[in-house]
Amino acid sequence: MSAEQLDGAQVVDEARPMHRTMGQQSGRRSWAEPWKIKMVEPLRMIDRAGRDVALRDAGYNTFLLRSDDVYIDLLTDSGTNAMSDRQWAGMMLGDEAYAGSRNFYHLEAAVRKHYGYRHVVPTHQGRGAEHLISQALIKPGDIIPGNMYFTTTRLHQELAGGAFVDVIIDEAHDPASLHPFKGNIDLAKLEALFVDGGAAKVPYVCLAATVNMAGGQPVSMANVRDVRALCNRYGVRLYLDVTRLAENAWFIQEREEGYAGKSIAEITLEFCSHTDGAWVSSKKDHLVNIGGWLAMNHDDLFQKASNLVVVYEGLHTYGGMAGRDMEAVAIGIEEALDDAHMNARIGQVRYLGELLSDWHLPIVLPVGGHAIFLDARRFYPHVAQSCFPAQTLAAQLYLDSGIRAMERGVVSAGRDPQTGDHRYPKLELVRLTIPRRVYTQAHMDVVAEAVKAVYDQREGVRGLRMVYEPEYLRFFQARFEPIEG
Ligand code: P71
Repeated sequence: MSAEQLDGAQVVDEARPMHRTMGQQSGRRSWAEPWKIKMVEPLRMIDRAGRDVALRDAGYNTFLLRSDDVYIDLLTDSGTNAMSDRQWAGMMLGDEAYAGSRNFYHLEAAVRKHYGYRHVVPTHQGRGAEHLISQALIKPGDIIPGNMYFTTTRLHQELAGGAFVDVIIDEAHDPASLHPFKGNIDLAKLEALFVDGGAAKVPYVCLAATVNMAGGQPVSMANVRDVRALCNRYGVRLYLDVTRLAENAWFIQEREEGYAGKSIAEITLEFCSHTDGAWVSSKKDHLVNIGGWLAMNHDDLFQKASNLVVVYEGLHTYGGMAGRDMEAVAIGIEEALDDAHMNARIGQVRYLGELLSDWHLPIVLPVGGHAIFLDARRFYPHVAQSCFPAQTLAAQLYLDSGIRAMERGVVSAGRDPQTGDHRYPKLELVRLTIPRRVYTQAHMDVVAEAVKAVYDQREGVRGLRMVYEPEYLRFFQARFEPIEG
């Protein structure tokens, strides 16, 4: 660079492409996060040799890595969110009384106001609530229809003696289908389970919005309305997993006729009004590190659940949470339903997705609410599903860049409890999950380049062999070894 340039003279280099802002790249004005950063946590990247050792020690399972060995952590958006100054201030107002903590009443009021249910039972996190509703309502031999399985949800249903039946629309199983509401329930599949007395075996329909395993895909308002009407005709209850409902509401606002002028909070409340109750892992939408609850309108479920909670979680006014945690959830509910927050949240996920799809890297489309899902089958068409392509891809991504992702394929699907065989799901995915309010756009650029580098090195990659398999939720603790050439 010449002295003249350093003096600040305008230099236009014809050979160099003009830099463009994120908004300009898409022909629109840029958005920005509705917050500034007050406290930071250093990140560290260990070198390639260190990552090799760390991955081997972890049995090629990203759940078994030490977080200190991870550079950008996209394992999950669960409990990994940054709380606001208001939430931290609320933590200082924790009332740690064993019974009747004031923070419980704040939480109860927030749930009633924003989700509309009458009763609230707190739990330590989502699976605590899943345990309560499953034990309270499911009898051996029952069938629980739902819009795609979720690992912990289905396991609790099975442990209570029930069987989960997938009634999501077929498009959800196709990573390339551009259906705007891939989370929808197929009404014909659902009704087929209800007819000829079948409804008597269905304690409730289990609806999730958005659908995690399908790629964070939304359910339309029209669909929940239709499902409700069908359930009413057969006298079946409808319970909702509201873990990522705020994100679902954003997609309804964007895509469904008549909702562009409604707020995320209004859409959320209307969605819940079609259901009898809900459970939640507050560790996602609600911007906290721990917490959950079960809420309902029917008194009979409330009575059962508030009795069971004292056995498994804690008293019915804390359910396994500290008072301060309940306060953070109560405040987090309000922040989660703020339109500016949700625009930035989904905007960041979409930014990463648009980079990858512009580069023709195989991801699930449309991009969902909480994560980008890489299609491992199209990364490694030469690796059989029995050799765990998605597990392999997550391992390769860590090796290349220190980025931690999560397998969502055959390892997550587990074994059929009847036959004992692997369940081979149609979707063999790796999830790059974006925590809320934690990483910047520059981190997203680094991630995109890492995914491209792994794609460019895809040939010659072989799969893995499972060498240890625990009985429950095997993906958390299973260990693998590389298949050698
Ligand atoms: C996620 C998680 C956490 C997780 C759970 C199991 C395997 C791997 C990671 C948790 C959810 C969820 C939905 C829709 C209930 C739970 C359980 N998701 N419903 O995506 O996504 O909540 O973790 O608080 O117990 O990483 P819990």
